[in-house]
Amino acid sequence: MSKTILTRRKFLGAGAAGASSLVLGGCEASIFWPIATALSATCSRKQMMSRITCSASFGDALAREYAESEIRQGQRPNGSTDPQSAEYLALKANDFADYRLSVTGLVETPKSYSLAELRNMPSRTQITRHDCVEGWSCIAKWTGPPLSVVLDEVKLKPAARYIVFHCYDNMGSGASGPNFYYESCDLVDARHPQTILAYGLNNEALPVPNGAPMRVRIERQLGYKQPKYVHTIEAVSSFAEIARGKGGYWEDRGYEWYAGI
Ligand SMILES: Nc1nc2c(c(=O)[nH]1)N[C@H]1C(S)=C(S)[C@@H](COP(=O)(O)O)O[C@H]1N2
Ligand SMILES: [Mo]
Repeated sequence: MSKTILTRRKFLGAGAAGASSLVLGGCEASIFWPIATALSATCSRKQMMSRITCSASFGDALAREYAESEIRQGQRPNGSTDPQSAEYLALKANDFADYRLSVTGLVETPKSYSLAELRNMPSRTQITRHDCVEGWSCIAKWTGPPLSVVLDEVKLKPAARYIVFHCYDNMGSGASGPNFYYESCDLVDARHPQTILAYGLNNEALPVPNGAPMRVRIERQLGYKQPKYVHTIEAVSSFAEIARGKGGYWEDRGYEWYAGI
């Protein structure tokens, strides 16, 4: 059993405990119920208690995929829908022709990719359900290269344990400066076949409200773990030094890091 699986197990345990205690305490239940519901749909309560049977079955399991006929409406834009950073506005004005995705951190060969290069990579198309913690879901079709293809090109260094996604949108500036949206996942999710760098949504170029020109889909995770407007992918051994250290913009504000469905 690899180290990453054990790490994931630890975080899943924390997630399950967090979600159920919040619901039992009646605190913010309406915000967190989808996590508890999702977990109990996947694992029986007994499995949630033991935590081992359930998380062990997660390894390569695919998130459910749907039929075209189940796409009922466009993907509902949520969170940032029109980033205003100068850099983003300049890219958008030129239809993202100058966009580069940088891949940095604990990698042997740091690289950057244009949108055309991403579009020329082997891609995957998947119709999946996006679940937001606010209590709504949307079924949509996403297209893009698997993150694993890029990770194989840049070659992770042995110390890499997490992948961090840095985004263009500033969620609001505080005393310590701007707070850009960011997210992270472990290497199991990073290499999962349904984790893709999505440049396509429902057969069109990904539109600005949903994260143009590229957003990441990590299909076994809740909505806030699906970063939009991604400009940099960074391999790290720890995210303690990034922003407030919890691995994501919403995690820094109390959400669970492991938001598995
Ligand atoms: N960069 C960035 N990514 C983000 C967000 C955001 O505000 N900024 N919101 C998250 C949340 S809470 C959700 S539900 C989804 C919404 O994706 P959509 O707009 O394509 O529906 O994006 C996630 N990724
Ligand atoms: Mo969300």
